Amino acid sequence: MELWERLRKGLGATRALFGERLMGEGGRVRVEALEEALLVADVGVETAEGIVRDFARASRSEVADAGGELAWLKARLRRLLSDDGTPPQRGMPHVVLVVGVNGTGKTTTVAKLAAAARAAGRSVVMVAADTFRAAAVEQLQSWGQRLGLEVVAHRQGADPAAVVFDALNAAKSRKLDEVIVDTAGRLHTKHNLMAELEKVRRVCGRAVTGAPQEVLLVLDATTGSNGLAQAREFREHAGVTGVVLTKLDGTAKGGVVLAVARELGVPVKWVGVGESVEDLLPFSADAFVEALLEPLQGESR
Ligand SMILES: Nc1nc2c(ncn2[C@@H]2O[C@H](COP(=O)(O)OP(=O)(O)O)[C@@H](O)[C@H]2O)c(=O)[nH]1
Ligand SMILES: [Mg+2]
Repeated sequence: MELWERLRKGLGATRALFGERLMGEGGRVRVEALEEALLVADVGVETAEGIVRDFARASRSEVADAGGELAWLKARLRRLLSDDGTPPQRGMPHVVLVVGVNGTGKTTTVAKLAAAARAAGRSVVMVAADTFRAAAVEQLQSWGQRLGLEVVAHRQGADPAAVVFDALNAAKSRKLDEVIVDTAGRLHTKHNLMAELEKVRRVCGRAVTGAPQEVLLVLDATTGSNGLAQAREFREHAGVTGVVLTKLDGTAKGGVVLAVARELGVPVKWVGVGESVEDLLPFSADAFVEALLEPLQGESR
């Protein structure tokens, strides 16, 4: 039996939970039934409530019809599956620091993550904490304009920790869900860079208890396993909680996904497969392996 079929069959009972009972008038999802199904499917009380709350908000605003609701739900569940089972951390807003060397795709990834958060019904702000280069601030601001998303920025050369502190306090008072921070990838010395990242991290924790809840290291897949040495440096000093592997579209070195997980002991959480805003996929080990081995299956059939 094909893996896909086995998965479907194995999930039969769970799948049944999300059947007809969920559908109300005009094929719209019934919110109470959704909550019940999520609870019975054992996604956990806190997670279920979070989904239902976000769903209710999304279905009032940006999700216009039944098809949109379903797409929203699928996106939301897919996003959950990608975060490797670690329980969601407490603290509002959810703060994501994006770190890595220049050129790996940090700024692009910040924009992609922000767009994904909004698509999942979360309010989000981006923060330009790469103040080392004027171009970096402008690049994020232009993403903000294109996406219609807010960017917090100070002047070039400003203290990144001060930018982050301001942004977090503003986000807190406005009860925003998520803050995504772009950081510098290069300073005068590597020591300066690591010291700056540590300071930014401390400031996050002072503004929001438990923040940053996520520190994503951006690695360029086209550099293959050569990127792993820098990765170790960031892991030591920046408290990396996950990896975003970018530019998988431009390389045959996709197997580095497996190396990252094994060598760094940090999960791959997202993969970048292009330059546009929708080209960021939540990483799923299952789907990855399936995609990797698909040509092989084709030949043996
Ligand atoms: N093909 C491809 N290009 C990417 C991807 N992510 C980023 N880029 C490109 O990589 C270049 C550097 O990205 P940028 O976000 O400025 O990197 P930063 O210096 O780390 O902030 C830009 O031209 C991006 O469009 C990806 O997943 N695939
Ligand atoms: Mg950048």
